[in-house]
Amino acid sequence: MRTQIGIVGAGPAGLLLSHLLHLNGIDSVVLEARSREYVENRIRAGVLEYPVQHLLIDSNVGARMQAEGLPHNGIKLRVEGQDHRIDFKALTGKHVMVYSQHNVVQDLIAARLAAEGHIVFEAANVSVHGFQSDAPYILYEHDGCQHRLDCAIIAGCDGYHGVCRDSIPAGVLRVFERDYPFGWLGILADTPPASEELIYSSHSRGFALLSMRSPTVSRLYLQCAPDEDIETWSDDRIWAELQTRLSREGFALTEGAITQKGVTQMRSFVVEPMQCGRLFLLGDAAHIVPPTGAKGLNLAAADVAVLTRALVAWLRHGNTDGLNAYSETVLRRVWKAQRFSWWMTSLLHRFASHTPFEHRVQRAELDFLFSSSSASTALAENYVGLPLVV
Ligand code: RFL
Ligand code: PHB
Repeated sequence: MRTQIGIVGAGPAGLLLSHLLHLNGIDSVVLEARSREYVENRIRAGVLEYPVQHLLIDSNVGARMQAEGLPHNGIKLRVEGQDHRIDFKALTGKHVMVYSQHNVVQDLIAARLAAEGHIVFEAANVSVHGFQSDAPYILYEHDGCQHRLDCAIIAGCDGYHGVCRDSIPAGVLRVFERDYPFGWLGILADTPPASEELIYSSHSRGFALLSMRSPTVSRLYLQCAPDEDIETWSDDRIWAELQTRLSREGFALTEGAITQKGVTQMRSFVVEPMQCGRLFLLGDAAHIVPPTGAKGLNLAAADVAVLTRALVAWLRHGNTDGLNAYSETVLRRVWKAQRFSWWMTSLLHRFASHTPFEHRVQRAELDFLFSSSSASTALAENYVGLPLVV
């Protein structure tokens, strides 16, 4: 089989790339290890930046997000039971949209299939070859048969645990990373969110976050040990800890049936460059942020916007400037989002290693944030999303 762009991974990056290429008359095939049902129900991110909302709307996959998504004009930072609101609308004129990543994935799959796009679900043993030549190809197994996909470019959209990044020869990539000494225990609960806006809470027992998926479904997180054993967290224990860390006079956290729970490790990770010959890395395959800034999905979408423009310039007009500059262009935004995610994480979590001095500095930073309009504006500007190309 032959296509113009061979895409590995049907997460938000791979699907959005395939969709935008199609709108520009460019052919692609998406190879996904998991089933359609699995990727359409994988619970992950929930916050879409302003430029990403517009990317979806402008490419005709934003209708359900506009109808069902929850626009948020601000967030609350709760520090030891006191609320401080960051008003995005007043500070930047923009808002974020709470809309589940799995809904974005469903919308993109529906659009690809309606346009007779080619997605191979349950593709096994995917491997990428020849990308340092002019004739890259991808091998995979499907329905018990071996297949070969020849293409002009391979897009590695296969996430942090995918195969594309690791196929790049040793010595090409430089890795930048930081592990945090904690994780997040996340739950999904059948209960209306106790607040209309997200609450990021800094508490002496650790960070907590109140988020949501819909008017009837809450998403909540607790800072925990990086290797926390979820089995030791009964539903009652989770609710009691959330009640403590999110408490504030006059605030009542509504409880309900917990339908999902899991622990996520917190990590910052970037590889440079994000390309090797005709293999390009996008999204989590090239970078991971701790979720505190809600940036992961949004960064993936920005990578896609830049690569799409570069591929159109090359395939339509023979101009390779955009492809050659891909890594340098996207990394400028990636590093700004890395800085913001690291900063939000450092500001709001408890670090066992902190001395009393460092703890006072953290409190002073929060105080400054609440008293300075330029500091609040800087948070708001980053949270609602920098332009797709910076
Ligand atoms: P994905 O979504 O991981 O998709 C990669 C796809 O590739 C497939 N795959 C393979 N296919 C073929 N062959 C192989 N060998 C393959 N190996 C893997 C996988 O099955 C999968 O379908 O990467 P992508 O597209 O780059 O998208 C990135 C986002 O998913 C990720 O950054 C966000 O979910 C991060 N994130 C958040 N981002 C936000 O913007 N806002 C948020 O509020 C937010 N909250 C979160 C998050 C991530 C979380 N977790 C669980 C890591 C909250 C959490 C808890
Ligand atoms: C979520 O709703 O899953 C969520 C929201 C905000 C974050 C991280 C995760 O910063």
